[in-house]
Amino acid sequence: MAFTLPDLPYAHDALAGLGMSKETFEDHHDIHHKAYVDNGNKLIAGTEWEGKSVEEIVVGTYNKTSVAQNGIFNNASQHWNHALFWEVMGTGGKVMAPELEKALVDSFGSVAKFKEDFSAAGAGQFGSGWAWLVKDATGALKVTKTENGVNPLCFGQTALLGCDVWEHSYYIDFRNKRPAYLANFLDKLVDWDAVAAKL
Ligand code: MN3
Repeated sequence: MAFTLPDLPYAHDALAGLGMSKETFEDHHDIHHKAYVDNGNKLIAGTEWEGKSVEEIVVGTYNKTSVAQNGIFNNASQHWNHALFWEVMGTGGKVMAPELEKALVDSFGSVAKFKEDFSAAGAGQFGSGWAWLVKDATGALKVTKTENGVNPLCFGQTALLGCDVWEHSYYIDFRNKRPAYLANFLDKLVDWDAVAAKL
């Protein structure tokens, strides 16, 4: 099925006071994400992937040597990644539900240690990519990082939280300070109710 650019679940200026400006959303959602949707639709037209879901396309085209399949993967995966990224931020959900807090404490020792690991993954991703909180096939929670557009579906994991660490995600609001952007993301931007709903 054709990809569709999802509307943001809040106004473009809703999170400006929390550290992500209207200008960033206009650039990142309206231009970057839209480009992945438009390019993905052009690339899948007339191929075996045309009638498939975005998840089927991501898994089916991951790590293939064909240049055409790589192009489809990059755009489909980034479409999926960005849709999740918009969803896990918001003005609400600033207090973690007990169920999520317990799951984080069980897996990382404390919420603070989870945040430390997540920030380190994002800051340590060389070049463009993503930091993730995932649930693996055994139900364990893990922090991971991926390069470029690779996402947790490629490894059979459920993504609970993802943070875009491509420069376009933070340069307008934080310039080159990726660690400050990551700390702000965790402390102010995440809607923990949206994360808990994915547990
Ligand atoms: Mn991006």
